[in-house]
Amino acid sequence: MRIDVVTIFPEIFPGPLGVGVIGRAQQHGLLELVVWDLRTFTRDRHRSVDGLPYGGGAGMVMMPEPFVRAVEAIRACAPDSAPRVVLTSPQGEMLTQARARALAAAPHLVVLCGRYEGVDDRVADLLGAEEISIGDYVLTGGELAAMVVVEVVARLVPGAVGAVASVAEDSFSAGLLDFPQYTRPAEFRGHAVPQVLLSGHHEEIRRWRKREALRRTLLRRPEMIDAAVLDEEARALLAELRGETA
Ligand code: 4FV
Repeated sequence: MRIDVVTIFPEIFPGPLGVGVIGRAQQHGLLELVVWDLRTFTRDRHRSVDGLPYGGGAGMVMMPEPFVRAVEAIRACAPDSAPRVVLTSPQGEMLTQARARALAAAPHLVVLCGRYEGVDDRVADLLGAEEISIGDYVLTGGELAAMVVVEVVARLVPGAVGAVASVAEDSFSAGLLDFPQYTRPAEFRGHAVPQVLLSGHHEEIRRWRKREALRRTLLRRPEMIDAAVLDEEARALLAELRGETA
């Protein structure tokens, strides 16, 4: 997979994307991360990327031309890949594991990073870009959001994460939060690991984990329960849990 990032701060990349799983994915040629300086695509000697907002208001807005010229240059150097273009912004659709899976299906992504008050609205229209938000809060720039997008997508590139199983068993893959995890020591500061996990009884462990994933989701993210596809066993466990919590 190839991912191009366009930003006025190319020096902060790859940063966290250069280590661990994502770093190795690049070393193993599973991921190609190409970072572009937006100012490369400006025309004036001040290499301006922003302007005053039409209609007034505080702050500056990023101009359309540098972004459009950047994506045209990227398309020109990867003619056969027709990259999907993503603009990170609080006005975007929320990034989810499901949306990450959809993005990871594309061979080539371009991620545009905004700054200041935001990006001229024509950029998304002209480039057919999809706006994606990583959360309902305001960052000072789209770069951290772009790193999150690259991280969650690159992690899904086949072979990036060693154990395929662990990707398949990802949180959210079943539409629920993950069950509690434990490792050595079995007793720590008076806190013991749940006995069932030490029992070696795989069926009981499987049921315990299913119940705890449901319990945690019911407590912390009840809206996910309504959206989750639950099998008969999960529905029975949920009724039990609701009985307990009623
Ligand atoms: C953001 C978010 C975000 C808005 C103004 C950059 C900032 C500045 N991006 N999810 N939340 N972007 O806050 O993606 O231009």
